[in-house]
Amino acid sequence: MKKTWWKEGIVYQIYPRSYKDITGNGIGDILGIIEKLDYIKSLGVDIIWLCPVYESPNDDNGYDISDYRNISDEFGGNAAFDLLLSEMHKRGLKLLMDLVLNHSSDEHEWFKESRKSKVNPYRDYYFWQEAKNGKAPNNWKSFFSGSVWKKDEITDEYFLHLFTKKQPDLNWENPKVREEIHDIVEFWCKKGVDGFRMDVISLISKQTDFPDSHVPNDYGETIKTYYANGPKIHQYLNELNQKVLSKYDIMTVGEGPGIDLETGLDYVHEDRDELNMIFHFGHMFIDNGIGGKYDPIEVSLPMFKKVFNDWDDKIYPKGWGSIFLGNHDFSRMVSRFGNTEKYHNKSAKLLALLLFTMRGTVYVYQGDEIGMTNVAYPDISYYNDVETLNSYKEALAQGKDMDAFLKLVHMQSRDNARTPMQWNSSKNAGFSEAKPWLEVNSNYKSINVEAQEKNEDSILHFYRKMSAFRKANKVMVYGNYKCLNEDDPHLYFYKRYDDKETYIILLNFCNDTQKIDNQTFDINNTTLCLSNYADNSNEYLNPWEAQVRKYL
Ligand code: ISL
Repeated sequence: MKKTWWKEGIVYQIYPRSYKDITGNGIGDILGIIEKLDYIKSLGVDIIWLCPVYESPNDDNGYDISDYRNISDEFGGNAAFDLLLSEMHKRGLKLLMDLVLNHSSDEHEWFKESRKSKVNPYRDYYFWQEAKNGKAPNNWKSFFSGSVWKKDEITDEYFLHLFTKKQPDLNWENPKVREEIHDIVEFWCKKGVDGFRMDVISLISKQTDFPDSHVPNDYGETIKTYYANGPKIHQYLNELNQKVLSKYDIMTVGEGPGIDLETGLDYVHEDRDELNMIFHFGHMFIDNGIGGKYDPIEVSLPMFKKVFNDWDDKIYPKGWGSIFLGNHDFSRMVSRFGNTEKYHNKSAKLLALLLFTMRGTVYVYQGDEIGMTNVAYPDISYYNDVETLNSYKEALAQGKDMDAFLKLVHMQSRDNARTPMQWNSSKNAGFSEAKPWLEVNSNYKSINVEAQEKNEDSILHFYRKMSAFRKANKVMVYGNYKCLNEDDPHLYFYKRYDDKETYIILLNFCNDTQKIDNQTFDINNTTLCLSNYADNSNEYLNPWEAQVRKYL
């Protein structure tokens, strides 16, 4: 397997709006990130993935871009960005830009032109359709509630938007659109960025006959069958790779709902020249029922292990993957997969140990390094995320029990991950002097960077330990992976190994002490390398205990 920097690098994801506000308007900014670069570097991070900072009307907080070449003034504009890039490079940090190429904002010049008339030269930059039997062209549902079609009064036709009405889908069928996109990507490569995270790249090729979904109530299935992995997806990615990406020493990670075990490797196969790696959502959508995230189902540990086992099996050794347990679209990883009530510190560390000992490039989401948790605002007026608000409106219109729905919002809202970064215990958690755009989590007095810096036993220090361990032991990056107890409901054991060495990772995902009982390895023949407990035994694991052991 070829060795490269982007396989070994540790990525830190920043949601700029919530990171650090220097200018005092309640919104995080680029100068704030620059102020924190030494902190980020101290985590053992090599690469920063910056969520979108381009000009945008912010209907979806930057995932609706109105100008792909300019940085929003809200974040500090182009000058601040140039400074960030040079300050990062000075410190040996690489920058991964977030590119949203499936759709633009409806306030982008292209769309403003496109909607003007049916013969406008930009008309075919987007998907326009006539009404069908007086109604929307098909029954597809937007990711963010309602139809994917919006009628535009000017020409009396519908345009496609898989996300909000202000995020019209770009028509990649049109060679001019693809050329524009190649130019944009080249523009950022020339500026010196080190790679791209490509938003919903799995959706760029459409089934242009727009067939009705025959499983409209099964959202996951609808995405897979109708929206994702369209007929020309690999042609488009290959073209982008050949024309631009391959000319630069950059990394690419494609994001993609609907990428499944059957389709995943095609995006990242090392002989196919498309992307370096993808994010799949096997474990992130694991609790989604047929109706999606607001229709959650019970999740068991074997289900969780199966996702990691199946993906590792499918992707390697011919492709490369990513490992993450949270991002700006999901609730906090320690709230989802750990226990924030009784074992906050231990379970956050266990999850960190999992992240840093898996195969794939590691992605840490801001705040997870201090175990930031979900938030439970008292009512819907506190929420900002368009997906949350639309789902709430839809539930209200359907006459659902709204107290119960608010509880689901507490569990599932994307705002859980977007509350301001908790730097210290002063006003607004040290995030901003002004009222933050989204209320800080009330637990900031106990969970914050400053307090954890002072405490050797903190989650923060443990992240540093784990990133150093991964860096010092390349078998954690390149070694094989094998699960040792697929069916155990409480314990997750796996090994990472190559010709020379073997490590065993032991994780206890429950609130009780568990006996170590596994025939597939001899624990007495191992030595303990790392753990989140000080009192370890060869016979049992404490609640939420995690260990890395090495075969003698
Ligand atoms: O957020 C989700 C579940 O709550 C996902 O379905 C998400 O919408 C999907 O993974 C695509 O996400 C990406 O594109 C969206 C944007 O809102 C997300 O923030 C982004 O990560 C549209 O650009």
